[in-house]
Amino acid sequence: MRDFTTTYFTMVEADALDYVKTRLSFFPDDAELTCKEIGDGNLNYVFRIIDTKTGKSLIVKQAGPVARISDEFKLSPDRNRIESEILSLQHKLAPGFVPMMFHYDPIMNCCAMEDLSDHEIMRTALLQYKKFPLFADHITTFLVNTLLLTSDVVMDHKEKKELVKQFINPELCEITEDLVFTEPFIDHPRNDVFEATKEFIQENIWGDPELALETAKLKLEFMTNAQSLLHGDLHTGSIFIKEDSTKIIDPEFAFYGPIGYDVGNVIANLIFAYVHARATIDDEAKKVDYMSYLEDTIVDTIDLYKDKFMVAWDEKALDPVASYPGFKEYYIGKVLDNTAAVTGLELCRRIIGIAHVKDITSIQDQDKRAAAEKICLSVGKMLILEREWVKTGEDYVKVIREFEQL
Ligand code: SR1
Ligand code: MG
Repeated sequence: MRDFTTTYFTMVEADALDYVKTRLSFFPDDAELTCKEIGDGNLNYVFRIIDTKTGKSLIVKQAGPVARISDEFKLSPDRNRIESEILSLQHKLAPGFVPMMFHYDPIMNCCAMEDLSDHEIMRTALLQYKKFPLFADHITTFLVNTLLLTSDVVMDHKEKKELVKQFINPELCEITEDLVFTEPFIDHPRNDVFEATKEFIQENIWGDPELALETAKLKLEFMTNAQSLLHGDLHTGSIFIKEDSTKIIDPEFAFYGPIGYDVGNVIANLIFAYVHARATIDDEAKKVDYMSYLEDTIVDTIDLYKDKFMVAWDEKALDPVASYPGFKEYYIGKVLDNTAAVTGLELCRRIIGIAHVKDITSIQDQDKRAAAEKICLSVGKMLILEREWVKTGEDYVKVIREFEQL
């Protein structure tokens, strides 16, 4: 058995099993443990350990020194500390919406947490046309609690600055700065463009200086506006879901940034599911039904978010300036502008950049995939350029419908 107490190394299944047996007291001594590596994300190793006698299970997640998607990304495994610490904090701010954290190990850069195998990854579920009527309510409570409650308008300013320090996350922020804000909007060698969409991208995205200028402004906002403690990568692959429960996972990109970044990622990924349904459901009535469900979810997510934010502001924003007439409306207006723009950025970067989404890549019909990509790019571009008037759920539906027939 390898030594887990002195030198970091990346574990394989047998190591993770030994690790749990020797470093944790989670399972009884007579447990019959099995281990499987189940990670399908771009960065980490995720081991599920099950006691076959009792069915009791646990997840061990380890950060490797390079990203799984490409060893070009060398990343500090300290991101595992960030993930463990923010999950513990989010558990207090938004109880019931994150997995329980049991253990963090700064030598092996791994943590142990609740196994959510009774839930499923939301992206996978949406690609099977499943519906989750409570999602908008759940995600908006999570967003308002984790974002508004970590902002300057609510927190003691010195404590907030301590949190900013604790969650400085330069390497993962750099990934986002490059992969979301820069590379998709230029002809960058790391981009991964579908041939049938290339000409559209050259003409409409790379060839548009007005769009380039707006992405530069948004990148600056992302890098300098330490507004709230973000999840930082809140796509539908970072959400575990079942009918009556929503759990937000994988917050390793966490840092203090603009609130709209989290909300915008949620909305963009609902739009990917919408575009996927449009391209893949043959039965017209079923297609309309599922697309309407997703439209309603987008509308409810934006509108509930805004309503809950206003209510929480009135109850919890204690900074003296928070009650100045008009300030709350100014603040939420800026958050909503940024939300629309980030929705647009995510829609573009998942089509053009290195990190794609299955919603699009799983569309088998090449013409339908190209059409789906063009819808995402067109909606994305409009949301970036015209973000200032996109303030309600219905405004998003208007933009989506404008390009839906492409
Ligand atoms: C190198 S990491 C690529 C992408 O995967 C993560 O989930 C983030 O979305 C990142 O941009
Ligand atoms: Mg992730």
